[in-house]
This record gives sequence, C-alpha cells and structure tokens, in this order.
Amino acid sequence: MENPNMFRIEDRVAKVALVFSYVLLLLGGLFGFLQVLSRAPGMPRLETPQLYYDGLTLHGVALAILWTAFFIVALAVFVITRELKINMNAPLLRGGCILAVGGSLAGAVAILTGQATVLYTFYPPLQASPLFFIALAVILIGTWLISAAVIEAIWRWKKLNPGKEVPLATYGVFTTIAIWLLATPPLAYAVIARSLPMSLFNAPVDVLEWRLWFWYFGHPLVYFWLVPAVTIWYTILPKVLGTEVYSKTAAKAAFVLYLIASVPVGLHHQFVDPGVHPVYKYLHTVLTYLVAVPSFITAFNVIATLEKAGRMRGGKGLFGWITALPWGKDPVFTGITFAIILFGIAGFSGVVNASFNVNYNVHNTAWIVGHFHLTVGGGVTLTFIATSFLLVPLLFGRDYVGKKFLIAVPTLWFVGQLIFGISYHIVGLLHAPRRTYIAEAGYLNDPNLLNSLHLVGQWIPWLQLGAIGGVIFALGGALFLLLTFATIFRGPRIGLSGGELQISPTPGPATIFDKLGLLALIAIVIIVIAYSLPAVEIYSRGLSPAPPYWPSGAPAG
Ligand code: HEM
Ligand SMILES: [Cu+2]
Repeated sequence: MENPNMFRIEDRVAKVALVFSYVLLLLGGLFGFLQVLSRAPGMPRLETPQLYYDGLTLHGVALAILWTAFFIVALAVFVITRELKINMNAPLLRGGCILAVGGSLAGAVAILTGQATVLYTFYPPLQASPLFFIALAVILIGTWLISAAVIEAIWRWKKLNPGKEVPLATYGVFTTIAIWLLATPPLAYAVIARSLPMSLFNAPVDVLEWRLWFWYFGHPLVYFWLVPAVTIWYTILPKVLGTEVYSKTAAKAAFVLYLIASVPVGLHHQFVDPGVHPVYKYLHTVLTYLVAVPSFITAFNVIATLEKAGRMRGGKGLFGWITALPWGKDPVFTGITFAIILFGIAGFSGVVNASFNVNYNVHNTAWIVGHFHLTVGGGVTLTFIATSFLLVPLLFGRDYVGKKFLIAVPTLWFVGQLIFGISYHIVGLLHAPRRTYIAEAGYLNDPNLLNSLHLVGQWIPWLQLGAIGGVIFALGGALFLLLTFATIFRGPRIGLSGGELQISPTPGPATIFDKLGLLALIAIVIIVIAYSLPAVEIYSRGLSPAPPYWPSGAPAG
C-alpha cells in the first residue's frame, strides 16, 4: 500500500497555494462587486474615485495574475505527485511558495495603501512605489523556483520511464509551465531593469519598448490560464463522466500548438500603438489566428467526448446524448461544461479583438471587459471552481459541507456571467470606455448630452444590466468561498486518498509528442522570428525615455 505521507511537503505547498488562491479570489471579487456597481448610474456607489482605481488595480492583479497562478500551482503539484507518483524538489517548491505568497502580500499592501494606482498593467510612465515593483520581482522569482521543481520532476520521471508516454494531465501541466517560463523573462526585464529604476530613481522609461516586453508576456499569460483549464476538460471532465477523452492524440496536438503559438502574438494588444510597423502587427495577427486552431481542436474533442458519454448513458438520436448528460445533478460536470460554453461564446469576441482592423472599434471599450470575463472569469475560473469540488476533499481529507447547494455555484456564475458578458459587449460597441469610473463622469451626468442622439444615453441600461449580472456571479463566488472555507476548516473528515489517482487515459509508448525539449526549441525559434523584427525596429530607431508621472499625486513621505 502507498505511504499516505509520501507527499507530505508537496501536499502542504499545494494546500497553502490553494487556500491563498481562494483568499485572492475573495479579495479580488469583493472589488469586482464594488466596481460593477460604481460603473452603473443609479446603483449604489460604495467607492471613492481613488478607491475605485486602487480596487481595480487589486482586482486585476489579485484575480487575473495571482488567483489563477496559485490555483495552477496547487493543481500542478497535485497532478505531478498523484499521476507520476514521484516526489518534487522540496527546497525549490517551499522556497518558491514562500516568495510568491510574501511578494503577493507586499504587492497587496502597496496597492491598498495607494502606493500603486497603476492597474494590473502598470504601464509606464505611471509611477508607483518601489514596494510594488519589488513585490512583482519577488513573485516572479518565486514562480520560477516552483516551475523549476515541476520541470525537474517531469524530467526525472522521463529518465526513470524511458520509452513511456507522458500522461495527458502531466502533459498539460508541462505545457502550462513551459509557457510561463517562455513568457516571463522579458516581463522580468521590464520590471527589474525599467520599472524598478523608475520608481527608485525617477529614471525615465521608453514607453514603447516597455509595452513590447509587457505584451510579449501579456498574451501567453492567457494561455497560462487556459491550458490548465483545457487539461481539466481533457482529463477530469471525462473522468467524472466515467469515460476518456475522445482523442488523446488530438489533445496532445492542441497542447503542442498552444506551446508554440501562444507567445509570438503580443502585438495584437498593441494594434493602436504608434511606432510598430503594420507588417509586424499583421504577422502577429496571422499567428493569433494560428493559436485559435488548438481551441477549435479542443472544442471538437470535448464535444465528441461529451457525446460519447451521453450515448453511454443511453442518449439516442441527433441530440438525445445532450439531455442524457447529468446537467444540474453533478456540480463538477455542470460547472466545467458551463465554463466551456462561456469560453466558447468569448471565442466569437476574441476573433473580433484579434482582427487587426476591426479591433479599432472595440479597443479599450467595455467590450474587452465583457470578453475577458467570459474567458478568464468564465471559462477558466469556473473550471477551477468546479475542480475545487474534487480537489479540496482530496487534499484536505474533508467532505464538502452544504453539498446540495454546490450546484447553485456554477448556476449563479453562469447566468451572471452571461448577463454581464453580453451587456458589457454591447455597451462596448456603443463605445463605453473601460477603466473609468463612468458613473461619476461628467458626460454621464450631463442632461444635454443624455437627451441628445449621442450614444452616451444608450449606455445606461446596459451598464445597469451588467451590474445585475456582476452581482449575480459575485453571489455565486461568495457561496463558493463560504462552502469551501467551511469545508477546509470544519468539513467532516474523510480518509485521504494518498496514493495514485488515475485521471489521464492509460499512457502508451512515447511518441513524437514526448520530445519535450525539441518542442520547446521550436517555440523559441518562432518567438525569436516574431519578436526580433519589432525589437530591431524599436532599438535601431533609438529609445526616447519619458519621465515618470504619479497618477494621483505622490503618496506622502
Ligand atoms: C466576482 C465578480 C466580478 C465582477 C463583478 C467583476 C467586475 C469587473 C468590472 C466591472 C470590471 C471593469 C472595470 C473597469 O474597466 O473600469 C472588471 C475588470 C477586470 N476584471 Fe473583473 N469582475 C469579477 C470577477 C473577475 C474574475 C474572476 C476575474 C479573473 C479571474 C476578473 C478579471 C478582471 C480583469 C483582468 C479586469 C481588468 C482590470 C483593468 O482593466 O485593469 N474579474 N471586473
Ligand atoms: Cu492576447
């Protein structure tokens, strides 16, 4: 029998990361709730303008960057230990976790004390206190240590198991961590070599150079969230339905495409930036459409898997398999499939965003907010929430409390997201801006403008509907956190599974997909091609650094 304590240290790190991820979800979600009300005329405005922008900064950092990353750490450690049944390098894992948690706390302090009103993109020349940038650097170093522990464990397993195929869930974890390692060095350069000197010595920063390296990171960041969600769709979703993914080969092919095409596309966030040649922007547009291909493959594969499971349950005819699935009965199944549907809807607006010319119509509008709530807030976050229903009992050895309420979590999240997402897409098409405390804005309080034919008057009902949707899914989040914290601290004890957990299809012999080093090398070559062009353009023209600027006046002291 397995020694149940074999993964004591790994499990402790996974538990700390998981609990911390839920704390971040709570903190970030709280400001989401306040924000969506602040943006809707006629709704309670519970924030001062300063708190609105500080809260929005925290919302972005805590949710988009940290909640996802900490959940992914817990998931990665759990998958590696349970699936490969090997220990991980404890000092790397523990050290990385301490740095990442410590850095996150320091960053939260900097934001909440008004020392970093710079939003989660901290574009220069917006100035912030050194604490904020040091915190970011420490978090990055922490994530690298954890990533090293993951990669080292997979490498060791491969050496011990020559000729064996990497199991699918581990393959997804490898892809996730490889994307993170490819994506973060230029971000570290922007933070440590540019933003930190700016905050310490008021050193001027070249805005375009900085944005190039920030968005080099910013796009693969979304695949760093998505790939683990897709890994869950390929492994845990079939598992709860008692089957296997329809095509393991197509699943691995999708991971490979995510790996090689998710980085060299960052210029699609800079379509409106002057100083980058349109041909390079066009190249990144084409590569962006390439990285949509694995998502289409995933859609086919997941739907085929659902059909297989539905027919196994006796579903007949063209659509009978859909109704045969356990909708509304199994919260894990329901949560994950709702997440997939939300992600699918967001795919449509994603294609609009990615289009070089159509993008101009939606850039920096509420449309973008609608888009990424359906993707990272819907597809990814709801997948992670539903997976928690399995992961928390397995890691903490406690049964979920309030089981009959669990189904309400994905339901509220799904309905709220749909209402919020659709309203924000529409109000974005009417050119309502994002990142603006618009309920306080002059133009929304000007009767002449509101009564004219100007679009502004048409925003109001959509902003209000968006607020209703936002409050509904915030309620789903609150219920989730309440039940989950109650489970972690008070849930009835059950035995720990300890040993093996078969979540991937039975692995066969190694294939071309298992040449992980080669795949990473191909990814690097494409990145170098796609980024050397704009980099040469920017550096050969010469930098023109701009002096820093405090967004709301330098903090006292
Ligand atoms: C709990 C319910 C949530 C509500 C009510 C909510 C609401 C909002 C609203 C209204 C904005 C736009 C603010 C503006 O542009 O002025 C926003 C921004 C944002 N939200 Fe959420 N949100 C929620 C959850 C989430 C989740 C779960 C994630 C990601 C995992 C997320 C990620 C973001 C990001 C990245 C931004 C952009 C921040 C920026 O522009 O700097 N939100 N949210
Ligand atoms: Cu992108």
